[in-house]
Amino acid sequence: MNCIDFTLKDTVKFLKKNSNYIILTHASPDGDTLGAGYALYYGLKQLGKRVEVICPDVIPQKFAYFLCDTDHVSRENAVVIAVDVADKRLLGALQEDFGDTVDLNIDHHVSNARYAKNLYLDADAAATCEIIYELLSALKIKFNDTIAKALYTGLATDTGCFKYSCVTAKTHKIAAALYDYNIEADVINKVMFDTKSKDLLTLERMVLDTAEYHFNDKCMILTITAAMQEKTGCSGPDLEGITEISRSVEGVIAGVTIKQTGSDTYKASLRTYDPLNASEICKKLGGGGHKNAAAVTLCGSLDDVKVKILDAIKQQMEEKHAWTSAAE
Ligand SMILES: [Mn+2]
Repeated sequence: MNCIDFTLKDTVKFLKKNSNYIILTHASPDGDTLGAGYALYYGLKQLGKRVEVICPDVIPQKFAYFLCDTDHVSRENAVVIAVDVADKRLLGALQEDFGDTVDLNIDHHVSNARYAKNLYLDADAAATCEIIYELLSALKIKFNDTIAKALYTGLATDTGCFKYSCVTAKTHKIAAALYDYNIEADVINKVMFDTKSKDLLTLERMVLDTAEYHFNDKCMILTITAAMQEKTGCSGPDLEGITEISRSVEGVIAGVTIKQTGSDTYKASLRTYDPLNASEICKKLGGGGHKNAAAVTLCGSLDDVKVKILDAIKQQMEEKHAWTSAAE
């Protein structure tokens, strides 16, 4: 499909022009896709539109403070917007119904697959919520506590609480502007970053036992099997924090977390540091994401999957002269 690039101005015009909108988030919803979807919902409601937000999966309870019941919009005459959805496959259960009919995609992933009719992409934005903030400002929407909380949640969660390399002065300026409202950032950050269930702690212990190191200890692999998920009752978004563990391990520049998602399917989440590029590595295998954080779904046995991802990492380490040891 021929995907047309939208500017901020085009996007504002598009959002003013239509009356009925369906906003889609990605599967395994995170703070950014939900924050962006609901902030856009509240903004469009102020413009008098009919708007429905649809999430392919159950939304975790921890996001309840900015959610609400949305309109029911009939699919026939609705304009479909996907937020923070880089690839139609990430629509999960909604892909069949909406994968080829997204009218506007608002996103910040450099790997965006350009599947929508129109695309407003800002790959320099740390979060889709940054883009939504600018859109709502351009639309002269009146911000309130709920909109500010939704946007702050997206900014904080997509940046690891403002720690990642994607953070810019603009990210902080937007966060500062959101502090004009009663966002209770300390409460949001405690829930998003510093709270885990006892079951999750048990799962983390099991996962740490699977740690393997490769390429002179520059690459770390952690594995979350289906059995571990079953035993602890932890799944989906509960497991996001585990993909960050490798970041804290000295010397690791490629951290892989392999999560079993089916009998022979695995999702590999990759976190990289300079000079490696996670997005390029995952793209080679059919996935994508950001420079320092990307993911890919692979089929086969766990060993097959490990070999595939390790080969791709090794290749890039060699290209970028990141691995000089002859040990492996
Ligand atoms: Mn995002």
